[in-house]
Amino acid sequence: MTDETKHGISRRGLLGATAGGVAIGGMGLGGATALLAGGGVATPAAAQGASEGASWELKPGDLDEYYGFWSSGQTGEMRILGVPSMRELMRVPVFNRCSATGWGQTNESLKIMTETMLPDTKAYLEANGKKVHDNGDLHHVHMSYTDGTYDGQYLFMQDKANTRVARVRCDVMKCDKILEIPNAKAMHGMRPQKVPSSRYLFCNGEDETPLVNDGSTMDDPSTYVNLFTAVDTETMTVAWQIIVSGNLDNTDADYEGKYAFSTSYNSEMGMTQADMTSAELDHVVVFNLANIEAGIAAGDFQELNGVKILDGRKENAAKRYTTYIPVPNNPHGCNMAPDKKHLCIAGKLSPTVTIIDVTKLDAVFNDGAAPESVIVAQPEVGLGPLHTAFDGAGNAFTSLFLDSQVVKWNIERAIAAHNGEAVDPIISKVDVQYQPGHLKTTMGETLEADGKWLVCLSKFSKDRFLNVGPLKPENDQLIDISKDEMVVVHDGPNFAEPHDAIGVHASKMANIKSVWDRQDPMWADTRAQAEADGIDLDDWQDTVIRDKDDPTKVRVYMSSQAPTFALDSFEVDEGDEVTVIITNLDDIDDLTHGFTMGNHGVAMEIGPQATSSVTFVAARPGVYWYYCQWFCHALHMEMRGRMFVRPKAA
Ligand code: RUQ
Ligand code: CUA
Ligand code: CA
Repeated sequence: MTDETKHGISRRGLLGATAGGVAIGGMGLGGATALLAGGGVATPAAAQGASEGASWELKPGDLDEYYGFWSSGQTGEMRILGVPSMRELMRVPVFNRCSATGWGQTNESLKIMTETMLPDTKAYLEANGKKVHDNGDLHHVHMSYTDGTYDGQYLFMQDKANTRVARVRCDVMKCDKILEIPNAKAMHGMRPQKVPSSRYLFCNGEDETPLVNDGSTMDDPSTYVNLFTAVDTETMTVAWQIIVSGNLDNTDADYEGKYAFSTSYNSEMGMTQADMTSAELDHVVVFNLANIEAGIAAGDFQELNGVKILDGRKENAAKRYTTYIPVPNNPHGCNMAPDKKHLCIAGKLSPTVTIIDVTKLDAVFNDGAAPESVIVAQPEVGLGPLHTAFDGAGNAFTSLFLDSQVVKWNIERAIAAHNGEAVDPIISKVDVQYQPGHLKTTMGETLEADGKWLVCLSKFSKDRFLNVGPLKPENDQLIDISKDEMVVVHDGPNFAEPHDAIGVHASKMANIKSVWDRQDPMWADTRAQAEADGIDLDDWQDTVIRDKDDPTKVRVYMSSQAPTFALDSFEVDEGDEVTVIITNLDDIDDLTHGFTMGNHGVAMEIGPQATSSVTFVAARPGVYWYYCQWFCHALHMEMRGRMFVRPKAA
């Protein structure tokens, strides 16, 4: 490969000033990394043709065909959008804290946020006067699978910032588990197993650190490792970890239940950006699940922080836990096609997508075939390929970060061209605005990929919207992919920074509830406390109880029913630790109440038939009004009461 073809010359590369700099400059590496960081912007909006695609518009009251589950990057929440309307339907707080719902403040959410916290994290937070991390960096959302398609049970997501993964229950769309992962650092790529079901959640640690990270060394990278983690999705505990060579970026699983795959851009184990981009080839790691499980059964692991860790580095190849497939420098996206056969690795600094035939992997593990023998094509698709999506009809769609385009290409044609046939795998390209990262097709990560819509999550939106200051929205663009020519039909401004999304047909979401079950496990601890206090939450009593053993603790049991709280007022003593426990007795669809204690920084949501509780110290004598902050009734404003804090006896 010449440098020219390796770094690619496309139409846009030649015409666009910034992209051209890379291509014509030839030695694209430095330029490409600069562009990845700085974000040159390509085609002006005016160059975009008039939209003639399928209608995305819904009349008032019409429902979308798909649920879109969106990540939110550094905002740390999950979002639900309707597709194709791109209307935002809901925000689900996960790693962030939420003023409206009290996530990160209610006792129920604090338990979820802290129950798996590692001892050293707890100590760090305590030293900083905190209970939980305030931030998260949620790049990827994926749903649980059964037999290769979405089953509507759970959504999973990761937090790169604080090395956590979380689970959201689809029946109530609330997070029910957050797991802090030991040993590894910076959870980035994450995917559930697809077949036969999502028993494992695969998680990539992106950042290298010493395995025993106790401050004894910084400058000896030979002590540095990266870990691939398999989480048991039922218990949300770590099943096993495996040490790899290089680092880990994105991951995916096959449709046979045999393998998982991860891209590595730092096979160099470099500690600086120059080091990380120095090699011509990095690699894809393939994890052989059966061999790893056999290794655990045979006791071939060390245990660290309660986790079984295997060694899957290159030098341990004889164990056949892993194999390393060489691919061009600094690969990024890792996407398994719904043809069950082809894994597409986006080149990022190389203008290619590497196509791996996963049915050839058995020969690598069992018969000593060369790892590179699984590569069946390497089509040049454009500059800065980051991620690939599929339509279920043999076509792939790859985002081109530097070209600011989506390219549609055909997998079989790419393989034919690789084998010397005179065919062009590229079908068409469409300009997007601008700098796309992930892109997702409806049902595209399942065996039911339907090729209707593609959402392209563009990182920049310069000139596409009214100026809102130096911080601009991102731009999630909706593209009609039903024909060979793709058409951008809708711009969707979005707040920082939706990395990824999935499009799930609404028929998969049949078990979403409208009203909570009074016995929901979410508030099991609160129920147990009530029982210990002699309160039956099913036969509601409104009362104030002082703890028998610790008289400074007061629990206020209160029900709410539009438009009143059962207690007009309650009294506590200055310095009391007050826990307010509210059950919403309304059982009507959409009748949510709230509880806000004025001037105490306390607020929470209480959905129909739900119980929520919040604890604070009543430190200042006086009268404080509490009120319902969720509009619930014509007399919603009047839905309030008083807390009287009696001064301490002098
Ligand atoms: S990564 S823009 Cu965090 Cu999903 Cu590719
Ligand atoms: Cu209850 Cu507003
Ligand atoms: Ca590299």
